[in-house]
Amino acid sequence: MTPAFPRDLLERLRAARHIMVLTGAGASAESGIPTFRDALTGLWKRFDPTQLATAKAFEADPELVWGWYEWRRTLVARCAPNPGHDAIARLQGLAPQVTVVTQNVDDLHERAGSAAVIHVHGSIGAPRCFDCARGWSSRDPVPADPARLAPPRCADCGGMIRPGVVWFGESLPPREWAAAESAARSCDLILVVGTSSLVYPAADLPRLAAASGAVLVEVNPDLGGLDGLDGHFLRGAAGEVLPALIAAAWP
Ligand code: BJW
Ligand code: ZN
Repeated sequence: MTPAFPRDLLERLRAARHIMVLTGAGASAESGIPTFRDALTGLWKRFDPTQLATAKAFEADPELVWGWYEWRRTLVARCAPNPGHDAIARLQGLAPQVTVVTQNVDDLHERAGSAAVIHVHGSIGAPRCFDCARGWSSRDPVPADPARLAPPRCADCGGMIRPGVVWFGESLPPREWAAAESAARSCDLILVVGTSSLVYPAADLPRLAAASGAVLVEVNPDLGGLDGLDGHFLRGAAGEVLPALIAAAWP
């Protein structure tokens, strides 16, 4: 059965000139990629995040950190976009301007057909040298389970190759962050999908958009971190809610 959406929400969607979509790990959950903070299946169930997602952790135990990311890179390669990614990609043909900003390091938005996706936390598919930042690519097979694995070495300087992601304590890529902030200030509707809104500065984007006058719409089966803001809170899985929402707004 198609869920009923408030008429006001459907009208605001249809009238929006610029829709910003901000996604987090929940957007890829139905593709089989675990979220970070889910207590049962989350990526960090077996590890303390501060052990893995910092430059300090990589320097202290490169094999643990590189092995974990290589395992995740294989997982991403085996997964496919879900109906939530497809619905977000369809939006680009429905509204005059759509900006997709993701905290996810996978490429499932691109594979679903979204254009010019802004990755504020980097990409798991773009490793680079820890010392000189030279890009690195590999087609090597990787382990099926998280396993210790020595990071390869940079052909230029001999430095260790690191995942191309943004770790805690690191700055977000300046061009991507500027584009995300600018979209938040200029959009007239922001769709926040599958994020716990616990990690900054990305978690500020919905507030920035709302303070700039945008309508806020959240899609999350649980409480996201957007309490206190006015908006439409659609409690459900992205892969179910988003296709239904778009079908209702553009029948
Ligand atoms: C579904 C679903 C379904 C499930 N459908 N939904 C201000 C205040 C306090 C602290 C700070 C602050 N500003 C900066 C900080 C420090 C820090 C920070 O935020 N710490 C907090 C933990 C408090 N931030 C940083 O360090 C950032 N850098 C920075 O600020 O630079 C300036 C600086 C420089 C030098 C010194 C100090 C500052 C960098 C943050 C980088 C985050 N990196 C990670 C790892 C990326 C690599 C990797 O993938 O391993 O990014 S952490 C991890 O969290 C990852 C994610 O992108 C990010 C957000 O997680 P997300 O996507 O929200 O996932 P979950 O699991 O938390 O939530 C999933 C949601 O989905 C849930 O709500 C579910 O209910 C929902 N869901 N199924 C829809 N089917
Ligand atoms: Zn190098």
